[in-house]
Amino acid sequence: MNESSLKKHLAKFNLGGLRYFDSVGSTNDEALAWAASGAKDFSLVVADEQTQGRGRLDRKWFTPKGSAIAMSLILRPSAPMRPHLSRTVGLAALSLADACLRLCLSPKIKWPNDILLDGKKTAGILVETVWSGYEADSLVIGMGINVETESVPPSESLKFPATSLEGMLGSSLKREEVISLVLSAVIKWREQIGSDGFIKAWEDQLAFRGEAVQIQSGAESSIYGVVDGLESDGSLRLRDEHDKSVVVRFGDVSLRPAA
Ligand code: BT5
Repeated sequence: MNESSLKKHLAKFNLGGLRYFDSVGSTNDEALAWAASGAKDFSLVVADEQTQGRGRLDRKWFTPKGSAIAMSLILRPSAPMRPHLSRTVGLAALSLADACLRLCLSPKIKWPNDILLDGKKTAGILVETVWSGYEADSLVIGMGINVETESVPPSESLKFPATSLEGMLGSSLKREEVISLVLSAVIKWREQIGSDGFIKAWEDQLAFRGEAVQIQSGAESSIYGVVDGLESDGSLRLRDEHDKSVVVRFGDVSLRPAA
């Protein structure tokens, strides 16, 4: 991937702007700064390598040169989207899942922000907001996608197993084409973000649905339950051992299959 091949592949989109880096600290940091200085809606930052890629709570995200996708999309929320901003991580997850489906892979969404293939993490999402007072001025949707097998971090460094698109497909892919599939899906799902069908589609692709899981949140003790579905704001609903509904809100939570 290089800037000119990326531009060629993305020419069909009405991008607000495109910034490409051979190497950058974090595409989210670039996008946040660009958004704060007036980037237009649907502007995109892409890097071939990240040296300071971030996950949630400043955990590290591994993006080695020449093998992965690190991209951050800037959205300026329209009036119809504003009441549904808590669904933005779902917008990213459904779009990544759609791109996998188009490649004939079978993705699952590990709530809240991971895409799994065969139970292994293949992509991660980091949504951040630029505020203007109490209003969200713009959203930055960061997506890290493991494309080639070289993009997968060494297993001893991970708490959850990981894989890559090519590792699952057994054939090679052009990263520009994967980015194009993701952007097409964002355009489609963004229009539907306020609909019941959006939540239903998100719910239908949840990993561990009907299975027992534990949710860890920082130092707090784990919550156990069976994955039931999603609330209308995108929060996760579990059923506990008394068949009572337990709602887990967004935050720094990690979901694991129950031991
Ligand atoms: C995430 O965080 O999964 C969000 C990752 C978002 C990365 C994108 S890349 C473009 C944009 N720019 C950025 O700087 N970030 C975004 P979290 O759920 O906190 O998971 C982080 C954990 O995933 C790490 O602690 C590792 O254990 C694991 N990990 C790191 N790199 C990985 C990789 N390439 N594949 C699979 N797992 C990885």
